[in-house]
Amino acid sequence: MYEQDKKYMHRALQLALRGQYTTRPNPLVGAVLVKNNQIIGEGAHLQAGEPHAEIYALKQAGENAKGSTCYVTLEPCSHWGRTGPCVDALIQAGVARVVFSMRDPNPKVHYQNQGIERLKAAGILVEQGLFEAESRALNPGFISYMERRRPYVRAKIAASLDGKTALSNGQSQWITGKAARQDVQYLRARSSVIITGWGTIKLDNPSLNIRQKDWPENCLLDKSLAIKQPARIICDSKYQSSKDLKIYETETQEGKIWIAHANFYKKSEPQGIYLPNQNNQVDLFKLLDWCYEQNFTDVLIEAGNILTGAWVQSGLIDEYWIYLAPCFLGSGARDMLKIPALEDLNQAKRFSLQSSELIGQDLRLIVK
Ligand code: AOF
Ligand code: ZN
Repeated sequence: MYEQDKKYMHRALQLALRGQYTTRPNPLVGAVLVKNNQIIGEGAHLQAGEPHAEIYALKQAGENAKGSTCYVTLEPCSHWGRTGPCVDALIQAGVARVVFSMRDPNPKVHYQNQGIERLKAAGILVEQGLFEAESRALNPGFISYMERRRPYVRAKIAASLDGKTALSNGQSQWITGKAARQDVQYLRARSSVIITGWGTIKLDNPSLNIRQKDWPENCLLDKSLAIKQPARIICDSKYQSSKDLKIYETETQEGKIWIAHANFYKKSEPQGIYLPNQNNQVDLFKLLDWCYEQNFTDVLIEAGNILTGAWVQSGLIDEYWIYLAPCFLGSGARDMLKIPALEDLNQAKRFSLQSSELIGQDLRLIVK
């Protein structure tokens, strides 16, 4: 039995990925309904405000759901949010057993175990914890948002083998290859917001958006869904940026552009976020709080060495995505990070390597 449970939960995890570029701020969830060792319904949560994974699976199974087992990657919800409680739908459909991987960190759902208790009271067998780590790994942003009340923060850095991110004249297009840059598109598409600096905007004039039409056919994406564009924040302490930048051509309602600044005289600019620290620079801690208030679950930092260095110093980065291109840029080229020199090797913060993968000709390291 256990082997079968694993097989179906594995399938549910696969289905959950279908929502990875569209469900924000909701979690990725997959569900499978099984009866007589056959899948009779499948579902994934694809978009906030749309039905949950279990509901799609129940719909597909219809009357046949009676007496089935539901495998779902997240504890079924018991609250009224944008949609009704999945717990009630499962009870009503006559499901006999519910196997879920991770508890829902949303306090509205796990409060007093009400969902699980309601299922049990209806005579449903409830089991939890299968592939819990895998399910949690799908949702670091959602979990961080709910458990730590702050978004999950990733920093992306593209550099040469000698750790340089641009020539001394600022030229950086392109150090990494096409495949790595496409990979960054996927990373952006998983992010609620991209934070960059005025320096990068001035120098590279980037769009920092998702260009879905350039995505390869075989990417995991469900082509019928429009990818959610991330918002963009330009950290620009003096508020120097103007509207004639390429990034503004990509502004949409959800892909909004904000200027985080410390310029008192621009305090009332509608797109400004005035968050000064003692040095008259943007206070990164407050900026992250602001992101939380906006319901941003996943923050991506794509900035130059000064701003990225400041984030590193703040200790707020949860995960680094470092792309290394097989070339040297030489002395005098720009260092990956501007952070103070250490006096002793013992002071170096050691990270743990999560993965290393070849993306085209570049090496992608994920460290935590
Ligand atoms: C489930 N199955 O597939 C998902 C769940 O605003 P709503 O109504 O969509 O509710 C969002 C909350 O529901 C979300 O914060 C999380 O706690 C839970 N998500 N629950 O049973 C699903 N996506
Ligand atoms: Zn639900």
